[in-house]
Amino acid sequence: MIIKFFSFFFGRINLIVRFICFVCVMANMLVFSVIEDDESQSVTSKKALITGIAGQDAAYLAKHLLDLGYTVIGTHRRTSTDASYYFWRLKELGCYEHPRLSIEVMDITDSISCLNVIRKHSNLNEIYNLAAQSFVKESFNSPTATLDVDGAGPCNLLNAIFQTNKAIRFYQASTSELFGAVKAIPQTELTPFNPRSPYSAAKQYAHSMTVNYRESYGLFACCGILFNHESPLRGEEFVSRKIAQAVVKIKEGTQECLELGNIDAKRDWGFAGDYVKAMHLMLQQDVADEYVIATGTTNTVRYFVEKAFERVGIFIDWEGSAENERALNRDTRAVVVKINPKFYRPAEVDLLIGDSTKAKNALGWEPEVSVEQLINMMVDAEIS
Ligand code: NAP
Ligand code: F7E
Repeated sequence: MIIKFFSFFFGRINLIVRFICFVCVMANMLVFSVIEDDESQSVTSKKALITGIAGQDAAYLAKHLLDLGYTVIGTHRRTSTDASYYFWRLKELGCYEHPRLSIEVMDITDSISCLNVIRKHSNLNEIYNLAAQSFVKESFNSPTATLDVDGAGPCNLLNAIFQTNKAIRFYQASTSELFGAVKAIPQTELTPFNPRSPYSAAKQYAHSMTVNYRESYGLFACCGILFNHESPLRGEEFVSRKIAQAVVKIKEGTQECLELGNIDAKRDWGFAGDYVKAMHLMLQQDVADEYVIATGTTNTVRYFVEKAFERVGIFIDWEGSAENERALNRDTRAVVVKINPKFYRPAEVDLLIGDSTKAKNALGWEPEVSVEQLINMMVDAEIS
């Protein structure tokens, strides 16, 4: 009996081993095909459109998406500026001539332009609306033009998605400026908005319309409430870049003095390269939502100035007050910073500090660059 069992068992062991191997190979193939499918769906085969492609954030986002394998369509309003200069940021990041990046004209204030371009690319997966008149001070001079671009523009895009392909996911560039004269410290997704400029009033309309298209028509439409984010690619009119450029020129002896407005305003400054990753993550979730994106630290413009000068080896002493305040080079006693009221705004946002706990928990997003690292990066980039 025992001999019979062993001879039966060993006679078939070869078959059993073969069967187990076959099952393992099949399981392996199945697992890998699922992973491949998932990757090609979530990364490599995706197509995104980014508005405002000549801007700071668009350049970093385009680079990020191209690195992930996306095909990217960048759109811009018509310009008479030479393309070789106009797209300097994309060039700086090495993506201007990327084979998966194409560039088209689309003015977001023109609903026909939006509809035509989005219809042409109706197989898009994602649209990131980064186009804007983004300079808060200018919005006081041109409030209705700002409203056209920052308020009606996003609405044109949402409508074009609704008309062509409701499956396209939409990102709207909302802003910490919505919190304005802040009603809570720090600011979260639940903090009430209290805009203090035509820029933020227009952005509030766009924010509400984005939520509205989601709730009314089921669009996957998200708003990122991003706090100030800067980089060496920042426009020269913004205070961070203005300071970085000036301290280097003062050090090199090609500029005497830096003129600023309200140096006691407090901002939560982060690095644009970190923030665009959050935009992408928002559109990869199961449910569309709003997220605050911030570092959680706040500093004055005054602090930014001091640290920027320190980076080039200049230490400064402040003296005087209000419009008569100035900063002197501690060694030479030369005046290196002056207040010029022309840089004041009709209404100021005094303090911003964001709490991005929701983004950390839901998106796994956290900033990687501190404000001090950011200042050093921006100053170093100005040194020729
Ligand atoms: P940016 O550098 O000023 O870029 C904005 C781009 O929008 C510019 O290239 C501009 O074109 C384009 N644009 C203006 N009007 C347009 C129109 N009618 N049609 C098409 N494009 C138009 O701004 P950013 O710093 O990258 O910011 C990106 C977005 O995030 C903006 O919506 C901004 O309001 C928002 N945001 C920025 C921050 C921040 O700290 N950076 C924080 C919160 C929210 P031109 O180059 O021709 O002027
Ligand atoms: O000003 C003060 C100024 O122009 C920062 C945009 O990206 O972030 C940005 O808006 C602070 C303000 O950025 C000067 O009064 C003093 O308090 O660099 P800014 P912003 O207004 O905070 C938000 C989140 C956005 O959404 C906007 O699109 O600095 N300040 N002296 C000065 N500002 C400037 N520009 N120039 C000065 O000489």
